[in-house]
Amino acid sequence: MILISTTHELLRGLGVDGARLTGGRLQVHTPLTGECLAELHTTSKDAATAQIDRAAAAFRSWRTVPAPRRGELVRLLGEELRLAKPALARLITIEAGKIPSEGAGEVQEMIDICDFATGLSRQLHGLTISSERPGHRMMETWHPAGVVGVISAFNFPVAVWAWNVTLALVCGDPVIWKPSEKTPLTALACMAILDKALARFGDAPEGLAGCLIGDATIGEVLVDHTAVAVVSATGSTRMGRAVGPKLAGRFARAILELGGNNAAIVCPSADPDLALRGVAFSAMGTAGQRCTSLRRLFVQESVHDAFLDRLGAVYRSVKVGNPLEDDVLVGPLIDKAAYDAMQAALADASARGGTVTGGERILTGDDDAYYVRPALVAMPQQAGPVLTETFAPILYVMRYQTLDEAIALQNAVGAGLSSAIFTTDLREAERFLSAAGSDCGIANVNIGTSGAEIGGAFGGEKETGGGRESGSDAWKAYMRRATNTVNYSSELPLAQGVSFDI
Ligand code: UN1
Repeated sequence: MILISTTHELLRGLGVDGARLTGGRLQVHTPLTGECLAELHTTSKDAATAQIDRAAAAFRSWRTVPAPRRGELVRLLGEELRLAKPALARLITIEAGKIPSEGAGEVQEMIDICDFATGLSRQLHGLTISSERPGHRMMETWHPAGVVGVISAFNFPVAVWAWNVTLALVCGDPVIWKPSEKTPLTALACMAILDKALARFGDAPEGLAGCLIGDATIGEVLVDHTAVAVVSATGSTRMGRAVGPKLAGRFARAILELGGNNAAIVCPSADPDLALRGVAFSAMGTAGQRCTSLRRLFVQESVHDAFLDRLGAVYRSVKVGNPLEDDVLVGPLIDKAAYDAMQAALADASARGGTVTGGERILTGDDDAYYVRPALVAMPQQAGPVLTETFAPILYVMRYQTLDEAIALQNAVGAGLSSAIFTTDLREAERFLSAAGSDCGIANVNIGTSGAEIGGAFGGEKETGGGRESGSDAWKAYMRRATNTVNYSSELPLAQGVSFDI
């Protein structure tokens, strides 16, 4: 009961109409206790289509607003997020189960990307390219792409939307968001925060930003609607396999950020304290529910036993529990399905000769809350559950002899999101980062696999989907490129020396 009233109070404080929180059929549960926080009305297919149609109409005017002016809207969103940070962070803790510093970190990530996108709004630049013809100029122009659909997951319920909405808005695109049905309350809060920025901005077109509440069937409307030019989808590889071909079928652009099966390599020269902390945070942080969470660890033979001993001690001592209590580092799993998947993976690992420590449920008195001790699994080889992503705190540990062997093992899985090496040997670090090294979209040295900053492009290769979001030049995916050739001479020379005299 206490969490319900706190949640409703937080939502009302953030500007969400209290009447929206009851009477619908989508039950929203907090993973902290399992209790039901709200019953939301879901968006009907017709209402979703109407929202997308309105966004398509908004596109026609928003695309002509100068980009720096569009950036002003995102700057205002950043201001509103700064004000909302404590309440929104608390809501993330309640709805997604993150510990307070991670909830606050997620909102900070939103604020950071607002700053980035505001600056970007004055930097949407193309190239000039030398023409082979006299009196000609070639250039690239970047234009808004159209309506952007965003499909996001429960584990980063708001930051992933922010990466997309901020870039899309400065790039001239309206945005329709389908948040996870497990975390719609933080989404409603974000829409209310954006509404405040829109009100201050003044003259944005109606329908510029929207939100669809419901399950995958409502996401399908977004994927299928021909006015949606770009769909940025974050979730499992299974979801990507459903969404990707549909988008390809209608030649829409997909930004896919799918599963990760991230690995770290601990070399003999690694700084042991630094590696220990890097591994522990990446593997146990967010209860192993980041797409960048560390899932596989390769430790060189000569340091394996000592490192594993220390890691085991950290695993045993870390405080697991309700993140609203002090000093908790590992909160709950999102739901029972996540717990069942974890137990199935651990049973499979044991059957294949793995030695499991941890992984047991920690009972808190709430039957519908799923807290677990993070699991450390010493595996004789990389097989079975080690090859796929289980969205839970399981770290499979394996030993290796040569770095080539470790890199080959690291790359021998379907996913290609994040990777790390712990070493103080320059040659090893550079080999890991080279063309023959890690095949992931993110490769780190002396940093864990998770917790990327917004300034870099975020995403991965292979079954991770190939999309890039957030920093660097990820904005280009939200725009269309036109190559322009201008002839300012009075002749008409043809390219490639072709003659065509009429
Ligand atoms: C995700 O888990 O879906 O690098 C995104 C990180 C965060 C983003 C993770 N900045 O861990």
